Amino acid sequence: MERRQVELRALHRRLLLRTDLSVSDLRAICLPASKHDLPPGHGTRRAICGVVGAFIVLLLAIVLAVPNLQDEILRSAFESRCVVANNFLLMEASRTETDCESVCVGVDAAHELHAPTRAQFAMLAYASRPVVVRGAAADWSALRVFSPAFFRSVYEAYPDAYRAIESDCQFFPFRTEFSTLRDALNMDPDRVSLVPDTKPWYIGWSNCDPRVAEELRRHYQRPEFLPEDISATDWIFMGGPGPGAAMHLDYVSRPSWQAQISGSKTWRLAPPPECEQLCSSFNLTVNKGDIVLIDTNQWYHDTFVNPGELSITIGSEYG
Ligand SMILES: O=C(O)CCC(=O)C(=O)O
Ligand SMILES: [Fe+2]
Repeated sequence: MERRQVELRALHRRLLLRTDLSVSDLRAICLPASKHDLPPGHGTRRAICGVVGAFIVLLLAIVLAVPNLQDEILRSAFESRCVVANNFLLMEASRTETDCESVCVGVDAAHELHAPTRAQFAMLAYASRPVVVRGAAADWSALRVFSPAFFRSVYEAYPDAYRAIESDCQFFPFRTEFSTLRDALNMDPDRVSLVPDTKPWYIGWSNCDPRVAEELRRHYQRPEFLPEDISATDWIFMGGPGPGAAMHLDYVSRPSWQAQISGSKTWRLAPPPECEQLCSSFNLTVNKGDIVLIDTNQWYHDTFVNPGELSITIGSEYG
């Protein structure tokens, strides 16, 4: 990858990983100006919106002026998953409005399935209603084998796979100080094991290395009920009890499945702003051995690891 591309990707990541603004902050800043009852402090908010607006116009001017920059930014944005809340402005400015009726009206819980056939699942696969298939991964050897030490041993066997994450895949430090997966997987063993009084941690990354993918796939099978085509890029999220990913919408081309390999995690799912009046938010708890399927391009989502075991998940896009 050329140096300029690497620099652009690093810039994009820095923007994505800023966590000082949340979706609700951004909403509170920008939305009330269009409502009848303007809250106190609305002058300041308008000023902030003005500054943010001017910043966006300046950025757009730069993007239009520099050859190839648009393609590069779009490519980088489209490959981005699990962006934190601050990508909100970019995402909200560029995504197509959700058709609330077909995505979320009347949906106030995930659809629960047990051992569906591919034909049964096909009816729900693209309907955008979150689905959980209880126990679908219960007999995978991953449930016994996957652990921070296992991931570290696989990556140590192929050290250039770490570099592949930095250049072609993504690492999300979430609530940690690490800047690379290598650093995260080499954290203090007490902290890894969630010894009381050590710092909480939660990380996520995608794997682009085919040799690592092969090692991982020795321990899980493509869920039978899914359409044939699942992405070759696995996503792993791992960490102890407490907050996981912040509320965000992804910018990926397909829906995702995610298997809960260990621990238990609660997803908070919220409709996009244009559907807020018509649709509800709800929680979905996924336990060890369950597989959750969510259209993360349509549902805002954040995650919380429930008290108890370390949470480990693996998944990818499908269809
Ligand atoms: O598992 C998590 O904590 C977040 C996952 C996520 O945001 C996603 O799969 O899009
Ligand atoms: Fe996400």
